[in-house]
This record gives sequence, C-alpha cells and structure tokens, in this order.
Amino acid sequence: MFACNRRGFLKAAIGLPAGYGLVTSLRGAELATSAGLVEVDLEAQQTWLNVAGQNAYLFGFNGQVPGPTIEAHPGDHVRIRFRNSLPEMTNLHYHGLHVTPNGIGDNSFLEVGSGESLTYEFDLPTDHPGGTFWYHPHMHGSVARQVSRGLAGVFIVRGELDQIPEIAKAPEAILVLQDFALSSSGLPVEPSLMARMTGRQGNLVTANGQTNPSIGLDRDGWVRLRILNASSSRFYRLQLEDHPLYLIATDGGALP
Ligand SMILES: [Cu+2]
Repeated sequence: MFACNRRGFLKAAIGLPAGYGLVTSLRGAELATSAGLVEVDLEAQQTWLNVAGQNAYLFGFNGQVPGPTIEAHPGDHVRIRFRNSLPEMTNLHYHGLHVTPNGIGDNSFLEVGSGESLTYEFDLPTDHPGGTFWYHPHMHGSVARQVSRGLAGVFIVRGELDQIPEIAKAPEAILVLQDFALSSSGLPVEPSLMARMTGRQGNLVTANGQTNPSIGLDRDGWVRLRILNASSSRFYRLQLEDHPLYLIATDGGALP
C-alpha cells in the first residue's frame, strides 16, 4: 500500500469533484447509533450461505458473512444482545476498542454456551479515537476456527477524520477480506496439524463474501475504503491499478 499522510490526501482531494452516490452494494446491513445508545441484536449461526457464488456451510452473524457493520460515536453506550445458535460455545470480543475488559464488557473470559444468550454492554469513552475496529469470537482454543468460518464484522467509531469535509464527502466502502477452506461440497475443511501451527490459508479468497466485487467510482472521484483483514492467517498485499491509493489511517486510527 502506498503510504501518504493525511495532509497529502487533502491536498490531492481539494479541487476534485466529490464522490457521487454511496457505494451501497458493498456495505453490510448497517446498524447505526441513535442518541448515545447503540443497540444491536447479534446471533451467531451455523448456516448454508452463498459465498462467491458457491454454497458454503459457515458460521455467520445474523445469517451473513461478514457480519453486519456496527457504527458508534465516542461517548455512546453500546448494548449487544448476543445469541449463540452455534452447535458449540462461543463469545464476542471487540477488537481494538478502548473499553472495559471486565464484567459484561469486552470480556473474552465470558462463555456463551450453545443455545444461550448474553447481553454485552460497555461505554465508549468520550475521547475514544475514531477508526475501523471489528468484532469476532474470542473463545479460548476456538478463535482461529470460528473466525475462519466467517464470524467477523466491522465496528466503526466515527471520529476526527469524519470531521474533515473532503473525507466526509467521499463515499465509503467497507472491504472485509476473508479466506475460506472448503471442500467441493462446501463444507469447511479442518486444518492439518501443520496448518494449525504455521497458519492456514483458505483456497477461496473473498471480499465481503464475494470474488472480485466492484466498486463504482467516478473518474477523478474519491472513495474511502475501510479494509479489514478478517482472515485467520493470510496476509494481503493490496494495490489499486492505475489509481492512487493513500493510507490515511491504520489499526490505531488516523495518521498524524
Ligand atoms: Cu481480535
């Protein structure tokens, strides 16, 4: 990825037409905030899904892979009513959020048995950095397997970048990168002992559960990509052909 600071992005953006039309096709069902409270129902299920044109027996949140996008603001109270309809124990972790790891917050020691429910609640501090975070199971001993079967979703916290008019105007697209290891009948393949140690790469590489999805973009237009690597082991070397790509934020939020 070409690195560039935010000032560089702005300089390049000024004077260019703002993006037109939201990129809706690539966004998950968005669960947004209202009046300081974000309330979300999430259900983990084992289900047949169409992934990249083929049937796959995966784990999804609310029947989709990747899971729905949650959006919040600093200072919000977040309440996630979670139901585990998987045939096994699981839980939730809110990756990168600066919230309490205790009680019913981002506590990965909590366990939700098959058929059970748990309501997670936490406050986002008022000075929480904006950024692209994510949620996924953090069940000891099962994290890689449950994530690699599809359990992942983006958790956006709006912040300082969203206040910059040129960035706020750009249409936004989320890209969740996942790879799946499937048999010819669409059943998940268990990793070998070696793959368990070195990391397993799935044969089916997807972005938002699709192969080669496209994002419409006007000539000289801008699009803001929020990219999540939700694969258990795979690294991605990303590039945009014939188009500049600027890095404006990383795991830790906006670049200075
Ligand atoms: Cu994580």
